[in-house]
Amino acid sequence: MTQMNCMAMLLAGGEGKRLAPLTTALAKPVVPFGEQYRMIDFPLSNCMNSGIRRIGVLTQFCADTVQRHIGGGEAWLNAVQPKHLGEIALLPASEASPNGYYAGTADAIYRNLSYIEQHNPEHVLILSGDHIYQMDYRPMLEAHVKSGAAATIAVKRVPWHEASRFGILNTNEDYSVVEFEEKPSRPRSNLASMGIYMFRTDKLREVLLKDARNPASSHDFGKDVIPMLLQDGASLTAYPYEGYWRDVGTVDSLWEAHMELIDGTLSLSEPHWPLYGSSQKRQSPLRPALRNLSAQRDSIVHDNSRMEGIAQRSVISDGADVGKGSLIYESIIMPGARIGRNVRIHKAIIGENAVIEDGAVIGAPQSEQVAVVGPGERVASGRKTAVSASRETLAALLG
Ligand code: ADQ
Ligand code: ADP
Repeated sequence: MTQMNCMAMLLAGGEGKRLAPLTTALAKPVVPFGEQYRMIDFPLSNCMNSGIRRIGVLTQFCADTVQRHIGGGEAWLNAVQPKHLGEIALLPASEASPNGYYAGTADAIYRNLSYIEQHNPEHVLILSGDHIYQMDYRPMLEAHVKSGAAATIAVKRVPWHEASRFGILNTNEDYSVVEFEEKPSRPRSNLASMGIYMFRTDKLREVLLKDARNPASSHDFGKDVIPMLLQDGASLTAYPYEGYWRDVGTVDSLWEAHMELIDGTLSLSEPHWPLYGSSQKRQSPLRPALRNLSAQRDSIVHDNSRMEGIAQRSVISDGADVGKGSLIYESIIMPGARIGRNVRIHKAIIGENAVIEDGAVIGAPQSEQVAVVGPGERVASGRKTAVSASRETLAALLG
């Protein structure tokens, strides 16, 4: 099987401005997802389940937060048989790049070509750290090998109104790519690049060396490398993916993916495709778990949470604590957040370890916007916030 000839490089260094204030002090790939996972658990688990056991994780912003979550990678490498096989290596920009940062996603891989060459794989799979999906990479590798393409791009149809958030392409009937445009303001198709690329290693090396010599390049795969390959006449193939996939790089998409978890469009407990997270357990709430099951309508409530309020269409995560008389509606309470008594929360994301004091009101029932409280932030008793707030605007709102 060809899979052993493939290693993965996981891009986990993005700043994640569009997820602020959740990413003010946290790398985007380690933002919590579901009741007990973090975004990066998805591509890491996909690799393990696909038999890809060698992964370089490229970090930049808040690299220490990724490091803390991944450690030596034991949680993933030991979750599948045979145990301890392979390697999950952290490749921080501070060590791999002379000036301490990666100019863009292509530069990040370019600076680590020697790491790839040490392992000498025939193919390199390039992944993002902020996608929620459960994908078997093996059929993609097979299609890539069969087509003989220099690179294969995983693609998916997206709603037209979201198309300008993505790299958009057009293909022939045989899936060969004929057109690619990164985040076009007027998209000519709704076939989106998933930002997942399978490269022949020799081609990857060649194109990255060429890109590195180009002073006009921003050294990004979507903006520079893919268009350059097309222009040079390299064979590029699209691999259509039919399963659930979402880029959760914005507050709205993160909230929507959680609603899809509640609707059952997305399931995190597929027996054939286990999801592995860090084995570190959060501290249990001080008082024993107490949950009023009849008060949890269409909600996902972690076993290790204390839930005395009412939750509807919400996710209550590991170590969260919700006091009596509180109502949580269409919201995500991230790990360790403490919600007091008689709090109202509508259409909101409450960051890790945030503290919402008794009687506070967050979000509004008819709001178009998702309200966000950053990790560790405190919303005082009786205060109201109804907007998608950055740390600054939230501070201003709260006086
Ligand atoms: P974007 O979503 O804008 O578009 P980008 O910001 O380039 O993706 O980030 C991709 C991944 O690389 C993310 O996981 C991010 O955290 C990481 N990353 C960004 N800068 C980095 C750096 N300097 N060092 C290390 N990692 C870094 C891309 C493609 C589009 C495609 C979408 C699909 O460019 O064509 O449609 O992904 O989501
Ligand atoms: P990341 O990809 O790590 O999330 P950013 O959120 O900072 O990084 O932005 C990635 C790219 O998307 C940048 O080029 C930025 O200018 C652009 N961008 C930022 N905010 C938006 C937005 N609301 N809609 C579309 N593009 C955006």
